[in-house]
Amino acid sequence: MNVEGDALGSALAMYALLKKLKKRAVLYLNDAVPDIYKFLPSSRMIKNTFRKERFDTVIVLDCSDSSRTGKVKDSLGCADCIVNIDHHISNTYFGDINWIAPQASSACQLLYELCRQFGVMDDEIALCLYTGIATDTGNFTFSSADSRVHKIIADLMKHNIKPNRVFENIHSACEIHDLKLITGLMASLKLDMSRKICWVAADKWEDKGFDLTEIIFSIMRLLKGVEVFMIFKQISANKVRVNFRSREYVDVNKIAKFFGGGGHRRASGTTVEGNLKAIEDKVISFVKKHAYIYKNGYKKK
Ligand SMILES: [Mn+2]
Repeated sequence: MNVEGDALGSALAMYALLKKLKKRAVLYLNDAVPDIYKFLPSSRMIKNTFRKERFDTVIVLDCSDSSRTGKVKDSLGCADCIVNIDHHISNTYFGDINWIAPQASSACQLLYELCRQFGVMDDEIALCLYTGIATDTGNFTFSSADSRVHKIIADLMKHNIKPNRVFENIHSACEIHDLKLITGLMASLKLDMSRKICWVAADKWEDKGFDLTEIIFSIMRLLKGVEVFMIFKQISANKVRVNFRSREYVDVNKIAKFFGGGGHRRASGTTVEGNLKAIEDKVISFVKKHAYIYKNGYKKK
């Protein structure tokens, strides 16, 4: 599983906030910090090895379900209080305190509000929050990038942020074989304009130190008139990861949920057991049938 900018940014900002409030805090992440995020100086503070300890409070960020915290979830049982801060609509409310805001663009947006409440902000926290908000809003191009988001960014920009550097660090990470993989996928792209859906299927997939899935979606989004975008990836012999994106009105969280996953209305995913072709056929026939039942918002098809 790739660590995303929002999970990382919100965790680092929370750690910095707790430190400023003179709390003793440990920051655990189940996975290693991807190379593309090592420009965040405080990412060095993250611990990947988990030692079972007793905590007063465990704070979980940008995580819809406690099982997604990997080996860190072992610590949830030995804390007096679990605080669950998230913006996934599919959140399972696993905390003792749940701050779930599906209308927020990102967990970093919630962390911004929290830092402001405590009157805490500095260059480092601002960089983390900027990174999380930028990545979760597709660089401010998704519908979640509303006026509040832009006001927050305007405020964060007072802290010496270089958007071009952040963008380059995160998005200019492809090697030549990655571009060739993308070209191959695009050559076999499938399109059903009667349902406004398009998709690609990769028969072999290895996670990189950066988010190739998002790059592929950003290319697919260039297609005029398409509403739902899907990527099918054979991630192991018997497991297929399916990612969903929608542009304006289809609720892809509901689609992912039907197949045991979840996420947001405009971005979701699931992992299904089986082989690529069978799952592709199953999901596509479901989406063709149901995508427009699951629309939301104000736009008509
Ligand atoms: Mn997020």
